[in-house]
Amino acid sequence: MPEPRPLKIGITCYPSVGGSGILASALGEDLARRGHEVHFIAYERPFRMPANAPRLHFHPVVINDYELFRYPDYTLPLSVKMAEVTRDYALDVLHVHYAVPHATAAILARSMLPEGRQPKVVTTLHGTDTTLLGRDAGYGPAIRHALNCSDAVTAVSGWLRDETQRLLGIERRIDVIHNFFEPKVPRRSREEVRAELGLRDEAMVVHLSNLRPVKRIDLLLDAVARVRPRDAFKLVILAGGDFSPFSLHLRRLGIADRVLVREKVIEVEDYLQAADLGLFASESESFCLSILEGMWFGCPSVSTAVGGIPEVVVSGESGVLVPVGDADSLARGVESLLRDPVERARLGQAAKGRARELFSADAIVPRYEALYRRVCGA
Ligand code: GMT
Repeated sequence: MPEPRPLKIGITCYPSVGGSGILASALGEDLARRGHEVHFIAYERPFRMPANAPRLHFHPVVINDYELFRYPDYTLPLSVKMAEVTRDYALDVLHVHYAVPHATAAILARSMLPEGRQPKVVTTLHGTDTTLLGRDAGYGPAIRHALNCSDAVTAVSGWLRDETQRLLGIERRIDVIHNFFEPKVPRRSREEVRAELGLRDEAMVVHLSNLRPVKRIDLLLDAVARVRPRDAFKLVILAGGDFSPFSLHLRRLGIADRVLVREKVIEVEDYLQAADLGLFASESESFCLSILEGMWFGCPSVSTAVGGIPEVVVSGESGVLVPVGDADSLARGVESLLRDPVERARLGQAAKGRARELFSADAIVPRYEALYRRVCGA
């Protein structure tokens, strides 16, 4: 059988800090490495998109803020740019990450092009695009329409697929393709990172997220305040958002000396290889890419058992899961693993094995390639 021809794929995502943008960037990078031509279309260059990689291109969407508009519009200029790039580069597929407004823009872009030049539209759901916005009367019908009009829809966990079907009342096929992560080689040694953080003998507990309300940073800090002995660890927060709203809570809990915050970190690998334990208190999570990022470095997490997280972590085997909203259980989970480095190492090794087996680029990217070929009729 001859090798199938490489595909031309347009990818749209939120380019700033966030799991869906990270996943989309990693997917584009890996597809280009596999010989496909990849065109990112977004208002900004995705922050983890490598510069000067072969077959990887970026097309900015320019937004005009007309005086008449009370709110600037992104959907229309995005759809026009999607149509333009599809036409100029003969794209086979527009793959949008996060339905709002990307899926709607892609459907519109497709309809702007003549038959025979229309791309296939693949929509990947990441979480709040259906679990939150899907419930919103001002968005729900538009999301349902865009999903029904997509040539394929994927969800990053089985839980998210089921939630989407339930919330939006749609019956169409949704393929589950879990997230993946391919760690870069850290730039600094574990010792250098620990020295930068001023860590001595303490364990390093890490949390990384965009700090939005679903991440329950308040609960996370409550849990940290209950961990004993208090000087056995420090919590390092790699913040993809503004931490200042939590500073008062931190001080009130009397744990300001136990918590270090680093904002807008691109080289998360440096910190993850130095971490002993992850901590997550989310009240909703379709997958939690951050847990997976830690798993790759043998860093097990204590986390709430919510949404798609039990598909990523098997509690007691590759991490510890506790009931949602329970600061005490989170604290007890952290304490037990701080006290028992052997158990921590066992969970960490199992986590790393699970990440390699189930959530690597080699395990996941061919599934997207097969999906593209399926919708393209190849
Ligand atoms: O839906 C969101 O809240 C945003 C999104 C993001 O861009 O970070 O997060 C979602 O997508 C990630 C990547 O697939 C998942 O790891 C997160 O679990 C998911 N967040 C939620 O479901 C709250």
